[in-house]
Amino acid sequence: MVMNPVMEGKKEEKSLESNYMKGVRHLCESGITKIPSKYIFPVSERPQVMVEERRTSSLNLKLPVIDLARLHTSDRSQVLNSLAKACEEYGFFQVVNHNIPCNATRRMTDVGRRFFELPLEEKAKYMSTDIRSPVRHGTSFNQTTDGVFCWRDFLKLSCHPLETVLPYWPSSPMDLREEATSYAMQTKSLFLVLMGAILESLGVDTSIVRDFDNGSHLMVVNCYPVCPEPNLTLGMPPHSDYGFLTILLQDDVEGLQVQCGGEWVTVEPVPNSLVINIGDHLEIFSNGRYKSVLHRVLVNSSKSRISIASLHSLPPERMVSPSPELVNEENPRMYKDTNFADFLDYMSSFETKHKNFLETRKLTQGMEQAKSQCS
Ligand SMILES: O=C(O)CCC(=O)C(=O)O
Repeated sequence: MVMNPVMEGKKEEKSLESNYMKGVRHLCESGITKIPSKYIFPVSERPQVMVEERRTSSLNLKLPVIDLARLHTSDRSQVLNSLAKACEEYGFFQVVNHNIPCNATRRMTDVGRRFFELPLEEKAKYMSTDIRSPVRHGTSFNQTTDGVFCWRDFLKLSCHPLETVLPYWPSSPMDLREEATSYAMQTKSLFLVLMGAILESLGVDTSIVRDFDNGSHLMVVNCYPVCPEPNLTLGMPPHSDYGFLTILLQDDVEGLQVQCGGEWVTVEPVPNSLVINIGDHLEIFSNGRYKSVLHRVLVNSSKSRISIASLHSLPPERMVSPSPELVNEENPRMYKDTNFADFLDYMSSFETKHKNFLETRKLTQGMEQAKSQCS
């Protein structure tokens, strides 16, 4: 059969598309010096090239640092106040003395990095576009719906219940299951400590902490390869996280930016710290008092970057609603009830400009409508 130029063009486009699905690392291995148009963001969404006078440290954000060791001292109420302030003003903070040993975080980052270095055929065993799969290797933000791809590959591991999901996790590198199991257990314990403190800082009944024992827990290992044209693309587009809290472990390479006072500010990695951010569910639960903030990731032309995000929430079938203790005449209910299934439907149904699920949960017309929408 002789193909006409249109058919040939379509065939070539299809083959390029299927190549992009193999991930950014694979693309880089071919030795590219320019990024393909599939990864070029519209001008308004690209990382801003800073003009000289604004290239100052003021655009680097020193997030509030919370020393968790002080939670167990007579300083507890002071620490809770700092925590409340950080959650209200930034939606982000860093923790030190978090009880996860630095060799555990180093080993987790290292094994994550080695996963992405495996040959494509090995990694391909875990490629799936099913967002409900217990293990998923993929690329971009949501590769089935993204028009423009971002410069990221990922490995997503469901972590609950551990004994059920473990057999699905990659068997290579050989130490991945062991390191990821140990890191998952440590972040879960940290999450429970943080939630206890956060509920106390909100002044609400803390018994809900027990419900988090069986909560959803997803570990996302992000790999951002060196990018030949970092000003044209993003490692991750602006988005908020869906759960109660995300615990983020980043290596020593900058990249995370948080929206703060209308600006994108870079979070400076602090050695041995973890970055914590409020997710949509906690904003809803706190009836808007604690903020789930948009963040994005920049890539760079000299260093690849690894980060590991642990997203924690209530069990997937549980409804999340504003705590009745935080809803009153002065603070009317601001959000519809939501659950994990709503989030998955949202993620798979359409391409979201700003990846902001929370916007779809906001109530705009007062309590009466809230009552009818939530019943
Ligand atoms: O890599 C980072 O610093 C952030 C990752 C992130 O935002 C995510 O996994 O949702």
